[in-house]
Amino acid sequence: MQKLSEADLIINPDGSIYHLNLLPEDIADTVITVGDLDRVAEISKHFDSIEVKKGKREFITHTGYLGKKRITVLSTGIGTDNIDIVFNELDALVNIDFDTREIKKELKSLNIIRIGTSGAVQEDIPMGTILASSYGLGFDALMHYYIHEISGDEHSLLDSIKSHFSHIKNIHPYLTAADQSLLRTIGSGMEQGITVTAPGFYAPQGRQVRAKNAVPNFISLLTNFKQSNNRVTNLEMETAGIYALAKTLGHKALSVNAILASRVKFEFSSEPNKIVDKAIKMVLDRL
Ligand code: R1P
Repeated sequence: MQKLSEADLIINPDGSIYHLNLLPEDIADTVITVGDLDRVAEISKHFDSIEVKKGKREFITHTGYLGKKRITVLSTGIGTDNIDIVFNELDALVNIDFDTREIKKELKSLNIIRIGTSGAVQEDIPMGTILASSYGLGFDALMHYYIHEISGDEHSLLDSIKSHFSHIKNIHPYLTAADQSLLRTIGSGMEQGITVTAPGFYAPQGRQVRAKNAVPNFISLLTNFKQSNNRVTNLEMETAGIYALAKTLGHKALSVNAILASRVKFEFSSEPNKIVDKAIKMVLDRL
């Protein structure tokens, strides 16, 4: 088998992976990802014990036990450019032999759950809702750099989406479904729908502050899309990259969104931490 070069896979002198600063034994098979560094401790404070606390840049990791279950919680920072780093490095930690630099013969599939914040684009989804993304729809460019195979169902939904958004210049969306087993278990009873992943927070999510917005009515375009039971429910900045890269690398992923804002009612929650806490407790109870 071909060895991965030192430029393709960078391993630090202490044997840890380049950005995450983790050794293969530092991560559990169940990984919770969060955007915000401070949310790592908000989750690991529920653990019965913590055995690993490491970090570098925005990538903070705690690994420990909740009862008998070993769980890693890891911050990704904001955006799918960071998801590229986190998912490739998580995969390398479990599927590449760091001594030989070869891909292992038996590949491991991680269970990866995002607990993030998000804004709703439907009137009937109030702030405080905990929503599981049935699909991640990427308006960013990450997956144009990977070969990303999708199913017939994903293709037909993506075709409808492309025609609905065709007048927005230079957008080439990509779409991936959630892992169905995680959606059925962890996402059970939660609001579900298509999550749009934006390559920015302001104009790319339809916000108008001072810079002029080139896509007027962006939010109503999202609100109005419909294909059978599928509709766009919310906007954030990581889910589509997580779903697509997880599937490409053979991992299972689910994105759970704490809805802090209603983009159609122009509201932002006065108690965002309470909503995030609710999402954390729901996920930890179901693991
Ligand atoms: C923007 O404020 C950030 O919040 C959301 C978005 O996806 C983006 O990362 O998620 P997190 O709260 O997990 O960071």
